[in-house]
Amino acid sequence: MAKTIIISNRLPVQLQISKEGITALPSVGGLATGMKSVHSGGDSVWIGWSGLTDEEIPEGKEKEIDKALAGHGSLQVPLSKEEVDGFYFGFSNRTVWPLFHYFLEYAEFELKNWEIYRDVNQKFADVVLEHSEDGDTIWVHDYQLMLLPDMIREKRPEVTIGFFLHIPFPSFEIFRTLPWRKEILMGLLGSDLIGFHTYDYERHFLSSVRRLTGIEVSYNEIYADNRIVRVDSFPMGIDYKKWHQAALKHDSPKSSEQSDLQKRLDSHRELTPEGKLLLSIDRLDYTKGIAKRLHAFKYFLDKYPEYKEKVRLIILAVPSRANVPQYQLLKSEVDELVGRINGEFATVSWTPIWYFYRSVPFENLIDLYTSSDIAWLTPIRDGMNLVAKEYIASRTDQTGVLILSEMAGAANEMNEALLINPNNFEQIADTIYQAINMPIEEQQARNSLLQNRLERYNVEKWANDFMTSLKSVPSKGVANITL
Ligand code: GDG
Repeated sequence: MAKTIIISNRLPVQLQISKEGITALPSVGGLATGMKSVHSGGDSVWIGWSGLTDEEIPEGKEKEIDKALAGHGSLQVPLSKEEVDGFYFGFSNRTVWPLFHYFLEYAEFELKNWEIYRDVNQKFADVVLEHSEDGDTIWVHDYQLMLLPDMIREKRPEVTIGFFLHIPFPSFEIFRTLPWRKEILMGLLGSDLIGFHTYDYERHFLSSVRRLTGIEVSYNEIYADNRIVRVDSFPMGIDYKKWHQAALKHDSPKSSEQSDLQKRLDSHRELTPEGKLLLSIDRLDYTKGIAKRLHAFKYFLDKYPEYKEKVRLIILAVPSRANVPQYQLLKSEVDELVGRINGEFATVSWTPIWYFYRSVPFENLIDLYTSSDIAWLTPIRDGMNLVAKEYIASRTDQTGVLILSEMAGAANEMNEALLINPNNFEQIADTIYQAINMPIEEQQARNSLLQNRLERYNVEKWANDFMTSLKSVPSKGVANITL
């Protein structure tokens, strides 16, 4: 029977090794949730890396791990430390990630890392080939696996392959700087359908195909070999119900024990009833504009000193890729900026910035979303940005203001938010002022429109739309189609 195969760098499960044995717990990320409708029952399998390198797996435990993963419909691609270093930390996160986010100066072009990236993609392909057959539908995710579609297609032409890129696709002028640009494009063109978050990324990709490969492109279709490759945008949504219902439960008077964080947030409100809480949540990544945001916050406090002792910025920065040098530098920069701004502005009763460098449990995210008057997200580039959507979904009384960078993919669908250019401090300071003073009715009018849209275009719809589109691509026999 034909089946569906989902492939991503990481499997949607966390392995835990203890004396009692090995357990696999499902992870709760957005992708795993969105794929529930696709990855269910016995006719689908998810292929990816388990998160443990070969060196970290205790000897003789391989079979036990395979069994634990199989219980979640997952199949692993084993990787050594050297492979993870070259493929994931190397080419994926020191070449593709900065380049595709327009940080050209951070992109490293190391031949060795490219070779490992190619070999690891081949390793993924080998596992897929071993477990697939003609007629299967395959959905490959993200920038770590861009060579995979063609590697699969080459050996198994009679499968349907979809690819979705979760990060931006850059303009031709940026993409052309990559020494292996053509290989990446040809790898992706093994797909029947290539999906992006926004129309702009789609347009950039088509332009690169046209200019670098000479392959015919017509509107959103590419005529590669004897096949049509369709390109389209599918803006990813969130599990709206999950966020909204958790927030409703949180706000209900019957709500059980409050967390320590919630107590702190409430005490801030009691001490400064007219005060405002600004919130930002991101992985500590240079694309998210955290350092610029801190500079802009100082600019705001200088320009509108009447808000000293009234406004507090909460920064939740989640540790990420900490062994890549640019991330270590950013960490020092953010630490220093927070210290400098708090040092300059703090009073005995007020610290302007609360800074948390850690990941927090889901319940605390709900505390933060429901208690903050303003969510302030300033990515310099961001494929989509799900935090913006989660904040709006959690505002059960429809109050709250979202200030969002226009450089986030999410800005395309969230016009009712206050959109800013993350480099324009003057505009940002005025926008914070506007957000603080926005009448409740206006907040609710904006958020009501946003919520309706987020509820309709949720993550399940995103996954279903992609699959429906994938199954409808007339992939084979272009020669018979009148062009
Ligand atoms: C990539 C693209 C694109 C955050 N802190 C904690 C925590 N989170 C969760 C949030 C949210 C997710 O992490 C972050 O998603 P984003 O979309 O904001 O950003 P990336 O991680 O960069 O994701 C991005 C996305 O892929 C999907 O295609 O939107 O543009 O860069 O869901 O809630 N979760 C928990 N604790 C935390 O401290 N539990």
